[in-house]
Amino acid sequence: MTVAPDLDDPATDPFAVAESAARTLAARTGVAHHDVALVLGSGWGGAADLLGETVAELPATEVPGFSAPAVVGHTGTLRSVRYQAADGTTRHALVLGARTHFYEGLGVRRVAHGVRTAAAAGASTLVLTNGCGGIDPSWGPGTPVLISDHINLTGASPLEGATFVDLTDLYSSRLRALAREVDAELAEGVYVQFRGPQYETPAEVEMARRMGGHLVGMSTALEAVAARQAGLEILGVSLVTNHAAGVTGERLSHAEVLAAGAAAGPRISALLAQVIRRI
Ligand code: 8IG
Repeated sequence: MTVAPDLDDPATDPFAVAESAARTLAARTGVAHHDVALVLGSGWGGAADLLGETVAELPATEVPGFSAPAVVGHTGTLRSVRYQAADGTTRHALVLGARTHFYEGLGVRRVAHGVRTAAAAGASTLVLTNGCGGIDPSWGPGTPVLISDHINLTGASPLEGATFVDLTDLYSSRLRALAREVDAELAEGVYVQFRGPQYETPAEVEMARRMGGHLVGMSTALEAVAARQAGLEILGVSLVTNHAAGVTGERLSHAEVLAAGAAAGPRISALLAQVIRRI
């Protein structure tokens, strides 16, 4: 029996663990090559079902390098979904339902592992979704927003050593244009990743706004950096589940965030499935 490499050991190459995870996925799903990978955040869970047929689903804990989810409402599985693209070809999506957030304190390797596994599994495109707070007061709960760029306020990076990665057009303008072909009304905004897990103070939201931010969240930016390093083309879509702190004066609650995600879920999932078929 081979022992899975330990992602937390600094001597371990994280890309070797991703290769190991991809081999496990290929063996367990019977799908040797995935075309696209999806990370489904709060509110986006239904997109995979609308996209196509689940070929196989396995608990993330059975795949090297993945850990159990920390948050209720986040599912910890990896799924292979077969779907028909708009051009008539059959394709396979790898659905990563096991995002590790930076605030869990498990280290940036865990945060980046899903993305690296997607690349090792053959994906050339990565769709990153999330639930987030909206700074623009006109974006109410339930508004989907294309991510045009990000500001990383975590103070962390998934890259190790002197790895100078270019982040120009990180959130592919080609894929954003494609999404707007499906829904011309889609807004775009700059996503600001905070460490969390607390939500921002109103002063921090005001800071994010003055910096040029439109959305505040606790994921995505670090994953996008890892994805660029891995050579993936990225589509980022946020669901505004709440006004960011201080925008309306209302308090934020995790229950309301989940409720807004559930209410908007079917609509945004259908939108996303349509976009993915055209990639
Ligand atoms: I859902 O208002 C969700 N995630 N940082 N701020 C941050 N993360 C979030 C928020 C929010 N809403």
